[in-house]
Amino acid sequence: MPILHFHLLKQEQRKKLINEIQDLVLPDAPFFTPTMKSGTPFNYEMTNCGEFGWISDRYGYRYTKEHPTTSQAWPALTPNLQKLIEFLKRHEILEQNFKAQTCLINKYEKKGKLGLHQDNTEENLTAPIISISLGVPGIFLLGGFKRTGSLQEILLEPGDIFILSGEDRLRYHGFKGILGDGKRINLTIRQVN
Ligand code: MD6
Ligand code: FE
Repeated sequence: MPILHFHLLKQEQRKKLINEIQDLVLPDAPFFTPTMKSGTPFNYEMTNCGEFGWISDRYGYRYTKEHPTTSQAWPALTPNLQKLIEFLKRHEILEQNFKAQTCLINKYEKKGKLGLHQDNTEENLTAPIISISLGVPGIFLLGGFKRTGSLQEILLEPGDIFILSGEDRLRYHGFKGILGDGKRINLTIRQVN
């Protein structure tokens, strides 16, 4: 199952995820703006929950055990995210041995976007990456295995699950921008090692 895209979460389930992030994650792990090595800020804000968290600053990209500004441990993966992973395992969408070690929480507003990249900071590059879209819809960009080349535009709507796995795990991809007014939250659940 290399690339999977399907709608899963109804309004009520989406609300539960948003509320949990607000109540259980943001108090200890507020949103921050990652930067490139040059110091240039990315065009979105982010935070994490789980055993590890992904950050980027003047030392580059990496996973850490602590929030970059508060130096506190990342809050635990929230109960409804754990339930979602169990659901995907029960339905054989994920393998039983998948370890949900982190969830990156990206927030896009107005002109928020994410440039073309490969997800290769993880020590384990074979475990799938599970993305959950919340908030307003937006356009995801899917490329090939080189930075250059044509890009497919994929509409990601709230409640959509998008999984990159197998040979497609290392495809270049990015996020072009949101549609309309509001905020988009993208969650990516990953196994780090
Ligand atoms: C986003 N997503 O949808 C950014 N990465 O805002 C990602 O960068 C991503 O959706 C790996 C796998 C799925 C993703
Ligand atoms: Fe990515």
